[in-house]
Amino acid sequence: MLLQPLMMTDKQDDEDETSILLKTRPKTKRPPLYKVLLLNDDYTPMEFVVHVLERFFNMTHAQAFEVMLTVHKKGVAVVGVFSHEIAETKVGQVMDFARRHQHPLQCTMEKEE
Ligand code: TYC
Repeated sequence: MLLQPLMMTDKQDDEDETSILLKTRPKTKRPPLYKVLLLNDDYTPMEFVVHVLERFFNMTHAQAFEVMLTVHKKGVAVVGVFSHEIAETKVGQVMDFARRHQHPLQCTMEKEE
């Protein structure tokens, strides 16, 4: 006789909570993404740029060659879009690799709109 109303009370509480959870919009936003840009220059060999794109951006030789030509002709191209941490790592890897090979190749990142 005493158990029945207690169980009903519990069930009602559960239903209230459920309805609140369903109605409340989560405030958590997706973290921003960052474009990694490769810049043209007059001195870095084309084959070196192709190698960089294959090595650090997992492109096939054909994809890498196409993107390299885009940078060569237009001055700049987006070579990937990543989280802040991954973008920073990619930029660092490219800049370090270019510096070690004494090429002036420049790579930067930019927050996506
Ligand atoms: N412009 C360079 C050349 O003619 C090739 C090049 C392409 C350099 C892309 C940088 O990001 C670059 N050798």
